[in-house]
Amino acid sequence: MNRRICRWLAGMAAASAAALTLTAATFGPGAAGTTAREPHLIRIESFVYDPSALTIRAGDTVTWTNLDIVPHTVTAVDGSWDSGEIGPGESWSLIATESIVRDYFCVYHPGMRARLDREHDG
Ligand SMILES: [Cu+2]
Repeated sequence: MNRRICRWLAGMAAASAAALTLTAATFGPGAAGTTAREPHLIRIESFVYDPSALTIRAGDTVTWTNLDIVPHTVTAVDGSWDSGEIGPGESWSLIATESIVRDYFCVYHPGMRARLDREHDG
């Protein structure tokens, strides 16, 4: 009996997670009143971060994927966070904090620059 209840609870948790994902997908980033944390994807391609400016909220996950044939990095201008080397085809993720520094660049190609803008929770 206990085992059965355990399974039921696990099922409920999975259903809740699915509902949360669906909510995020339905309302999209920045919708008023949403508290779901948004995943963001940034492509690194042809020595450019795309998008080069992205609005995020604390708790959001940002993932960079390197589509070039050379390595890049995603490094805060003040060095407070740094991906290290992201090889061709690799990805790196960051969970945004309240104090995230918005400008970042690639240490191998300092001309590559982009920024994260913080949206303030209302
Ligand atoms: Cu680079």
